[in-house]
Amino acid sequence: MTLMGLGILPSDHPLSLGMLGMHASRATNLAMEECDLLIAAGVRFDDRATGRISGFCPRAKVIHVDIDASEIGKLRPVDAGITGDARRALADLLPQIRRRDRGEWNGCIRRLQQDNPRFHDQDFAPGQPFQLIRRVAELAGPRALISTDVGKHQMWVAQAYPFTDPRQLLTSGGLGTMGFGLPAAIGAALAFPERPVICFSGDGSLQMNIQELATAVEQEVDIKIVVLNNQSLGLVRQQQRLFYEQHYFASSYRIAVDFAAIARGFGMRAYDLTGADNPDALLQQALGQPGPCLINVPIDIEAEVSPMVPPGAANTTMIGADYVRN
Ligand SMILES: Cc1ncc(C[n+]2csc(CCOP(=O)(O)OP(=O)(O)O)c2C)c(N)n1
Repeated sequence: MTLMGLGILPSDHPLSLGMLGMHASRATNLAMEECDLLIAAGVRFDDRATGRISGFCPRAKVIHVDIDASEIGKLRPVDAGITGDARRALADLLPQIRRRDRGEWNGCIRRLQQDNPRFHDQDFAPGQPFQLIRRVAELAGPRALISTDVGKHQMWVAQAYPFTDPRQLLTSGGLGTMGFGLPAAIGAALAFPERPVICFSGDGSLQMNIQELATAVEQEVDIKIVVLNNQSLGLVRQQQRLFYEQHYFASSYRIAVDFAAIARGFGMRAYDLTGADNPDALLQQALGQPGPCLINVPIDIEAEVSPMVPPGAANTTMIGADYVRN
């Protein structure tokens, strides 16, 4: 799945490979490398998904289905292009396909997944983003709608949130506009007042549209804003570490902004897990009551999104958190 497609298959479905591309798990990108037929439905071969396009799915024939004819063959030559509604196109294709045992291919994918596990135990240590994201998911339940801002927190959510439904994730994947998350969450809560809505934001992104805290309070929307606060523009800082010899510039905040105090200033309920004796109890309390609420969560500034395909490289070039180019 692309970032925008997450949820079309439940993340724990045996055939789900998760997200492909720049921050995919290794097994996913390696499986794409192996595949000999790619049916690409409703996607546009964005570089975050494909990496260097000439190295993307090099062995595959491509069937591209898209409602917009100008997308077909725009970036990746195709062997068959189908212009139309993806659901109808796939339904029409189905009777043409002979049922075949795909044990060998599924076995190959399982081996890739065993050799390259998606997560490691230490990823779920207390204070690490994955642990928090999974716990929020447990508490929010499967009906929750999720919005994100743009940055590391967005990628962590894409990697670790157990999505089960199409359109469950509202995220800015094309332009990647910081400031998207809070207004998107307000919109989701107005459209689906009976569903829990969680906005995962960063301490940078939240400041792009922080005035909308007032709208959330005025409208009494049931949204929970979880600020993964690493006191930095984390994704920028990560690129400075990996590709610019740790020349950190304008990517960290020297002032520790008190987001809970700001939210309270807007009349919003707020919690801060910093230094809490029992952060889990506080989280439960925060998520358990109706109405808008902000939860500030301290995150290690060094926690990184891993693996990462360097911009312009093929998706098989995946570097880990321990990589530094000197
Ligand atoms: C409006 C806007 N400005 C700049 C960028 C470039 N950019 C992408 S991620 C990022 C850092 C985001 O920081 P934060 O919201 O704190 O999230 P983190 O990466 O730390 O999780 C920046 C500056 C952007 N995507 N959108």
